[in-house]
Amino acid sequence: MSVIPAMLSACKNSPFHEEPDAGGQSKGRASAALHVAASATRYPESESIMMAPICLVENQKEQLTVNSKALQILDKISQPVVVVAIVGIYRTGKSYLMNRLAGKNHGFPLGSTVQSETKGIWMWCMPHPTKPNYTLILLDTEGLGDVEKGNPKNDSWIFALAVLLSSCFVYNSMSTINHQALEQLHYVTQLTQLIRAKSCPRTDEVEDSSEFVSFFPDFIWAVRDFTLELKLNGHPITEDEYLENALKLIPGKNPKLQNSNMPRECIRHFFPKRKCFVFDRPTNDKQYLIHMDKLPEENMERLFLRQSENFCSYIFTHAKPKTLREGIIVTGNRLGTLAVTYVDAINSGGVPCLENAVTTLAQRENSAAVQRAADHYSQQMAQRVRFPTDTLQELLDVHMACEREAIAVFMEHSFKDENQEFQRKLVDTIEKKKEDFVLQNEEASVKYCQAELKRLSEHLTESILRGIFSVPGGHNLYLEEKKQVEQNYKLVPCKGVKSQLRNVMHREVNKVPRTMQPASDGADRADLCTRQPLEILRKFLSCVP
Ligand SMILES: Nc1nc2c(ncn2[C@@H]2O[C@H](COP(=O)(O)OP(=O)(O)OP(=O)(O)O)[C@@H](O)[C@H]2O)c(=O)[nH]1
Ligand SMILES: [Mg+2]
Repeated sequence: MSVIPAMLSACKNSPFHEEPDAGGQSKGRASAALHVAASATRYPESESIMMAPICLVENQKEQLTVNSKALQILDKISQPVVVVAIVGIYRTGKSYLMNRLAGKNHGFPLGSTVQSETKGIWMWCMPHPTKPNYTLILLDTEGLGDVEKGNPKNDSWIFALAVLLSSCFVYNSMSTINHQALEQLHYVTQLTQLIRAKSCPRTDEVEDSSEFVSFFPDFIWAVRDFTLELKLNGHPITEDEYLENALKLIPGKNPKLQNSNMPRECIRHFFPKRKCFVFDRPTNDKQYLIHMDKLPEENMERLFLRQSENFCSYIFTHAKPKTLREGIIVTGNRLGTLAVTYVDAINSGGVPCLENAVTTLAQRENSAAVQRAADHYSQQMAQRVRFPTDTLQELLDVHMACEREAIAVFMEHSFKDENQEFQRKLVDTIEKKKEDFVLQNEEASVKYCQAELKRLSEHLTESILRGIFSVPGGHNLYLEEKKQVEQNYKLVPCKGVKSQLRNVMHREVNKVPRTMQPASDGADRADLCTRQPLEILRKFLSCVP
């Protein structure tokens, strides 16, 4: 049924599994998309396909917003992504071609009327058919030049977003690459106004643009319903030569000529890596042509089948993973952040800027890396420290080991942490956590010592309560028993950092047992003692450092 051997297995539990939006156009078609023979050996279950495309950038009343459901899907994709976007004039078979890339007849909804079908930018994520550990993301965009549209600037943004988000940019047009087709591609001439490389370019637009070109997608021109012979001056030419010939600048100063030279120049400047694919009419049956999603492959023109097979296999082999400057690899979750950053810039009346996007990515990921590393530190400390430790040094040794590990975790997950801003944040966070552990350690020691002291002085307490010391000579008895308690206390192991009972005891002892000390007149103060046993007991038990 499909050009591409059925390659993807469906899995309900997959991170890509997503039912279409309630109001989405693809409901009802999702089940059809399921019918693919699985080659489960090639793709582990966890990396199975999204059941159907989902809208990534909504375009309602010409206001762009990023769909949070699509972001959730992207968020779960930590693999690098190859992003293929298709752009072109409306009603030219873009969605159909994207479905062929997905190996399906259904998926991105097609329209059979004159009204444009796709709105905004739709995405479909699937395991890459030839690159293990990569995710292939197809972006189908709203057709350009829809007469029903009020603001042509909206088209320019769709075009710019497709350029910014993709690593392989397919421009789709009908029939031939002629003047008209080139003029329709005028959006390319606006790219210097629509995209910026630096947040504050010191240079002019042209120099700024030469910087972002190195991170631009590769360019493919797909010419549909191409019925001409590929020949030039009587010699057969390749599709690529056909494109290059069409992009040759036409000499002359005529303003009209200059005008059509502009897109030529821009395509050559912005997209140094170019490719062209021509496609025959898929069928000559008009009825089928307007319902291509219902046309069985056996009824399609063989040439068309071969051409689309070539196109798909070129993309699967040559479309590169999406990267940003300095070789930053774009993963699914990074692509989501990029989409939000660019759409935010557009909505705030600005221009999407590559440098700002990288800064946003770095901030988002470095904050997450700080959190992850700090969590690692806390978990490891909690696991490795038995409170109370014998000495403070013992605690600090574990702290240092855990801190080292946390910094390694941070290093692994951070990127472009300029001036080590986030690493310093991590060290501060860990320092606070360490102080907390030191306090906990002290508290544990105090608690343990208190408990031990209470246990050891049970007899002494009892004696005070029963008035054993409230007799003549009781004070000496009391001192003896207290001394015994102190000695036993010394023998208790693992008391921790707050085991120094002696000093505090002495201070308290000097106060507390005064009632039992011999009075200056020689009389015993047993009476006082009897009246205040509980007070004495309380003070004694509070004699803990
Ligand atoms: N002549 C022709 N028609 C095609 C081809 N592929 C698809 N179609 C038909 O063209 C119509 C539009 O197809 P879509 O894939 O929805 O076109 P689109 O460019 O995505 O349209 P918009 O989303 O509205 O911009 C449908 O009726 C398809 O059956 C093709 O290669 N040649
Ligand atoms: Mg479409």
